[in-house]
Amino acid sequence: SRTARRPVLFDHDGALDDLLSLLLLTQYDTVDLRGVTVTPADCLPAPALSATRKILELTGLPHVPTAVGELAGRNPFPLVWRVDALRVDALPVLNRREPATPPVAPSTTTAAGPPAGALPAHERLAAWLLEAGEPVTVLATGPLTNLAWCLDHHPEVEARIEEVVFMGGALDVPGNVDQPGHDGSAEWNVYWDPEAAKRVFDSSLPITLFPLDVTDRVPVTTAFAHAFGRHYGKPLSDLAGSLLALTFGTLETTGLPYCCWDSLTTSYLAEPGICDFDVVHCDVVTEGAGQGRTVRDAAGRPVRSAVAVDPDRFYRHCLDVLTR
Ligand code: AGV
Ligand code: CA
Repeated sequence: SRTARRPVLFDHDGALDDLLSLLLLTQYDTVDLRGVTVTPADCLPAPALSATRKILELTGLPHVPTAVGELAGRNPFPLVWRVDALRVDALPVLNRREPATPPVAPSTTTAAGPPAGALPAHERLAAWLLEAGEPVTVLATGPLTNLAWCLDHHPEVEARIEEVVFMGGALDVPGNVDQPGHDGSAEWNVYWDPEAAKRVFDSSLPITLFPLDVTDRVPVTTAFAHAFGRHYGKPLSDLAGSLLALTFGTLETTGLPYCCWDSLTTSYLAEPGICDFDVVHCDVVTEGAGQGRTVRDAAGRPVRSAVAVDPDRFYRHCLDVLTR
């Protein structure tokens, strides 16, 4: 309903699951999407921004402002994952119309990056927060680099944020980082920029956390992906089914399944009852072989963490929202 809409700023990092999350967000009548920023973490930023714009246009939200980031974390994502946004940007369902501006621009401008004079994501995010008339929810499905920068450079943004909803961390389960010199205890969004996560955790912002403990329980299953085929011909279900199809091969190449990490996190803004929550005290490890690990620590800050999930309710929610 119109009265219940909560203002949301969405900071994502352009992976398949981030773009599925954007698609969900555009359909929530509980959400007033005020802006979208793209962190150049698990993506190539130019095609991720382009796909973001096309999804907003497809869903009738071309007025939602976007910005692409330029701050980089310490531990780069594998390039084989980062190229996914190139594939999404080329999907037929996102290219039904001629682009308003040519994809390869004349020599005076660059083909990719933002227009000259556009603010980078961290500065845009700060400006949106400072301009907001009411407290805003920040949904972060990538590393917390932009938000940490805002806290460092504009401490007054802290009072403008109602809640940070963050996909990241691993509390009582193994991490998903498989890199030389790392012990495997970290989740990638925290590992990419551990200092940024630490900065946000050290603030007094209310954090609602979706760690691997719950997202491990919502893998992209064959049944879930194929279910969108039954609605073939509708743009939103085609896009959702295509994004899910592109996740396949992850188990075979990494030994870990592709999960609905970000989309589960996003679903909280429409159906908070899909997960159960507990207050967990924790801290972020920033150095050494466990860097990026989120650890339980009685002296650490309290986080409202998802601890249980109803997977069937989540899958049904996505199908309901995206096949209408
Ligand atoms: O750690 C999960 C985060 C989520 O925000 N990302 C993917 C989601 O967008 C990193 C990631 C972990 N494993 C991956 C990832 C994989 N196999 N492919 C792509 N990204
Ligand atoms: Ca992500």
